[in-house]
Amino acid sequence: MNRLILVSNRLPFALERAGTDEWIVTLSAGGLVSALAPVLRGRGGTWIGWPGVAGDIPNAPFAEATRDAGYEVVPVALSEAERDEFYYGYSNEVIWPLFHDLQNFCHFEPTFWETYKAVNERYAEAIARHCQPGDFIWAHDYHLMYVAQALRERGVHAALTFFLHIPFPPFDIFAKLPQQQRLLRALLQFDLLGFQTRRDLRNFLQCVRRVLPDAEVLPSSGLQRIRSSGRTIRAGSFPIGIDFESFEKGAASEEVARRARELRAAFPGCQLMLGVDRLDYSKGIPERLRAFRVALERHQELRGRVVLIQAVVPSRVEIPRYHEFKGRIDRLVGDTNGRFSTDTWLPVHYRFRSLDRDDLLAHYRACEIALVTPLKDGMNLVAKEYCACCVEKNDGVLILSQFAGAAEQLKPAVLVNPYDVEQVADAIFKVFRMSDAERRARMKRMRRIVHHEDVFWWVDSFLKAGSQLAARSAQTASRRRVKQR
Ligand code: ADQ
Repeated sequence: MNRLILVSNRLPFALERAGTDEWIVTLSAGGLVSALAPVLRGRGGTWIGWPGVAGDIPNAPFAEATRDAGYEVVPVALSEAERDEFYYGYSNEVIWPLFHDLQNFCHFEPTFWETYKAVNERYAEAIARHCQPGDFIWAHDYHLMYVAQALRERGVHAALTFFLHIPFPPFDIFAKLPQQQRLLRALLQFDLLGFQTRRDLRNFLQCVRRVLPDAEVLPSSGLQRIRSSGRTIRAGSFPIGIDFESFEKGAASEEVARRARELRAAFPGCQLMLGVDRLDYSKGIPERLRAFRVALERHQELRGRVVLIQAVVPSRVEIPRYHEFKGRIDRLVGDTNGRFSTDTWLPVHYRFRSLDRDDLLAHYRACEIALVTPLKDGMNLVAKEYCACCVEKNDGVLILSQFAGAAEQLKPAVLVNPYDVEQVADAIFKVFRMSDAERRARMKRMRRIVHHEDVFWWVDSFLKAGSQLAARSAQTASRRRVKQR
């Protein structure tokens, strides 16, 4: 078994200053960490990433984190300027909006690209310092698309693999990117590229065909193959899952059941509809609020009988667009409540904060309807978490954007176009009146899929696809060593 080197923009450990010379490191739990940590411990390995604080980074807390985690934790330092141009700039003001089909939100500033490359080189140096021949190197997400190129330039021949958590756009949109050729060439320095959905994979292959005439997409079933500069690169779709059993078990716990009862008791006679998102324009929150407003205008039966609980976690508020976006949400909530509320009923309950885990699970468990309507999303884990937490009568109903990656797997959801506020409004009315039998039949099928294709299945499928490459590269490395001797 090959050792695993994981590389992501953020480490799953956050560093915080506790005093002038004191630092604490806390593990941020999440599906990805719980799925990958056992693999890292089992095979031996390293997790490389930025700990979330700009400037110099002390080493001692990470030596401690390494002891506690059971695998090596390696921080990468970023200056404030690098954080601004690499993370906020190229990653989140160029790639993020463009890859979510929102090219008008892009800020194509040339210096962002230079810093993006320089920071990817910094990550590559850290990888090169810590990897050994035969290691399985797995880089994650849109922040690190240049890292394989930087590693090859440093003479690293190991098998390099990559997973993109966000969508890959169609050619007509990708073509707007000033660095389209350079970025695709850099991606083709990986040996295996993983995407969330078949649509993303198709888009990527279409871009390769159109942008790089010298690369050849070979006809293949299963993993796709691309020939470029004498190498064969594989690409496939690997839809990410959640830790289903931990969500299900958590939702069934006494504490969550109690909180869910309390939540329901606060809205007697109402069906509860839930939206849970990071603050992000790709999540379709204003469109959802407008759709709810249209539903209340069109379908009087909903008034006093449905409540929308919208939880939004603050995110990237340093970027002006995100700040303005929050203002839009605030105004829409105010407007809807101003127009429709009565002495005994408020249509929208808005929480602008992160919910703690039990609270989140209680919301999932208590709400009869989940409204997950991103304009575009790599996967959208909220949709899957909601299904896993429908533990009571299995009769929760999911309204899901056709542009969320999850829609490829969760076909029994009520699929909608999030831009079409009238269609979403009618879907709200339809599910409000949907029979329990139909709700249960749909939810049962979705729970089966989310359970079977969970995060452990995802890690396994990706590692299996990559393991042959790693074995091949280990053989080549040992041949290279023999030759050098
Ligand atoms: P995100 O854009 O962060 O992830 P998503 O998949 O929905 O999107 O995950 C959000 C996570 O935050 C969920 O686990 C959810 O429980 C949590 N969350 C959201 N709102 C919360 C709140 N108010 N309180 C507490 N927790 C909250 C990126 C891509 C996605 C892709 C994932 C994983 O953009 O498309 O699904 O990575 O690959």
